[in-house]
Amino acid sequence: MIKARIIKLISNRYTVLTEDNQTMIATAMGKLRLGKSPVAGDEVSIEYLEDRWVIQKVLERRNELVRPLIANVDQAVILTSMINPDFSTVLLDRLIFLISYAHIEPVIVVSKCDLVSDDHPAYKDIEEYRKAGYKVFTTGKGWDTSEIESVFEGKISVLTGQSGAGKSSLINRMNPDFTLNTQEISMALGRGKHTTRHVELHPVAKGWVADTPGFSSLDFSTLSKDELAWDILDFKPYLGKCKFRNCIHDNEPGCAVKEAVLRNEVSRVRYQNYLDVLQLIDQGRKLG
Ligand SMILES: Nc1nc2c(ncn2[C@@H]2O[C@H](COP(=O)(O)OP(=O)(O)OP(=O)(O)O)[C@@H](O)[C@H]2O)c(=O)[nH]1
Ligand SMILES: [Mg+2]
Ligand SMILES: [Zn+2]
Repeated sequence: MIKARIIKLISNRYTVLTEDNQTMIATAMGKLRLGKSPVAGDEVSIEYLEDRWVIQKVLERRNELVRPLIANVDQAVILTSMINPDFSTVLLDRLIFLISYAHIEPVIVVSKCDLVSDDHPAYKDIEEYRKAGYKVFTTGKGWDTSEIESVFEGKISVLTGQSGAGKSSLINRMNPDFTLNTQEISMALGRGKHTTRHVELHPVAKGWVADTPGFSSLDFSTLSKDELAWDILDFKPYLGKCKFRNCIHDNEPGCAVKEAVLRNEVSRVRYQNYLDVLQLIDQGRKLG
């Protein structure tokens, strides 16, 4: 048996990279697919059986994201564009919450800055993210990518964000050898939106970067309202200081988070987006 990492998955065809950097195609044993299906990023044991490589075992995961479906990532880079589609703190915060909840560090990259003026209102929001301690980078067509490349070095990263935000374009810009399909191409071929269709890890900027398909909706139904706040960076300095130990920072009296919002120490926008997600969690429960 040899150890390998899944770098690409299309139906039951897994591309894996072995410890000595060889790429092989493997299939999953039927018994595996019934339980925990192997996903991109998984560390697996593979074995040569009869005439093919077979995944025998999925090693324990360090973390896993559901959307995109990927395991064992060091960080999630959220790509969000200034325009086309428009910058939205609602969407960005929802992604930050989901990623943080999975115990993965979010890094924000704002794309298409070449298409807006320097006084675009989104720059104010960007400053608030920085103030709260998030890593935020800005980029645009033709911009130097060396600063962003350093973020990816030596790590397994997942690139996530709305369809059309520019995920595949950013990978192409960082690695000129790549020609991942981007929306110009799929529009020309009449394929419309959602250009990237599967999760794949690419060797980029001395690290591994998963290009993923953009999404149109997010699912909060599996989150716990009691646990959500603990992983939100903005709230961390105030957690454990509320009057009630099980405070979810909604309507409880003596809530340290809410008081920090009133003192403008925590972004009102982030707090409102948090309250909205609490409601989404409730709605998911009711629907489920
Ligand atoms: N001007 C400008 N255009 C960009 C930038 N990044 C991406 N684009 C354009 O935006 C469109 C969408 O880019 P893609 O890279 O296909 O977006 P994606 O996030 O990979 O989309 P999906 O694969 O559908 O999720 C393409 O037409 C790109 O050329 C940028 O920084 N500046
Ligand atoms: Mg893409
Ligand atoms: Zn509280």
